[in-house]
Amino acid sequence: MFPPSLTLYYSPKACSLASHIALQESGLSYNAVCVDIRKGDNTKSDYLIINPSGSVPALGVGDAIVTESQAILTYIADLSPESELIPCPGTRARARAHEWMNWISSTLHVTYRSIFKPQVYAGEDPHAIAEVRGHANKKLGKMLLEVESRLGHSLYALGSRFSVVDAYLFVFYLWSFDERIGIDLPLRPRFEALAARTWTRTAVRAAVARERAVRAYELPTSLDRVPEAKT
Ligand SMILES: N[C@@H](CCC(=O)N[C@@H](CS)C(=O)NCC(=O)O)C(=O)O
Repeated sequence: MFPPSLTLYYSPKACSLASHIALQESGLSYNAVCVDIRKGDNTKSDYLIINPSGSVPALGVGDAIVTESQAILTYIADLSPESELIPCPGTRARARAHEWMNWISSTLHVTYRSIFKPQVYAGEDPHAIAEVRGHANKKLGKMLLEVESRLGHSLYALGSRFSVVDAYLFVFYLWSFDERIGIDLPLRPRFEALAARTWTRTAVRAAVARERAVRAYELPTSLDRVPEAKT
């Protein structure tokens, strides 16, 4: 069946928000099922059958399951080529999209996780937990400066057009306001501008609104400050 029936398993304001935004942007029809990680829904046996790693997002595709944000984002974008959510295969821009997504997943996300859930890396030893969290806090400042430098002066991560990379980055912009972060983060004007531009999109607001109807989460006021594009 094309397009296949799609079910997104997500948790509010988790990295699954990127996939939620991508589905909404794609115009494809889909079901969204909340698996609230704060309530431990992801550790229940019925979810572990869907994704044995116990994490969100997972995407039900007919009777198959796709996991991992990068794979899901790419797949959604490819299912809806008319939405132009990722550059065409074989282009340098496509390679750049994967470069971004892989860096986000393997480096930026991992740094946030080390702050929010240091036990994943440190075990239960309080000293090790403090070490992991302290190191990650310092590292996060550097990572956000790296986002600034990677973004350059373009409107979106891949240039002048919105893509799944921006949906993915949007999540980590929201997370940069999390109260568990123990240091003052550097100014991040390019990241802020990208997030504010992303927030002007109807599909982005619709995905966020659906999640906030399940569990209301705060949004930074900076999202409403869209800078004028430089000519
Ligand atoms: N590499 C995975 C990571 C997924 C992941 O870590 N998801 C988090 C939410 S952002 C999760 O489900 N955590 C489960 C937990 O905290 O117990 C991806 O990129 O999709």
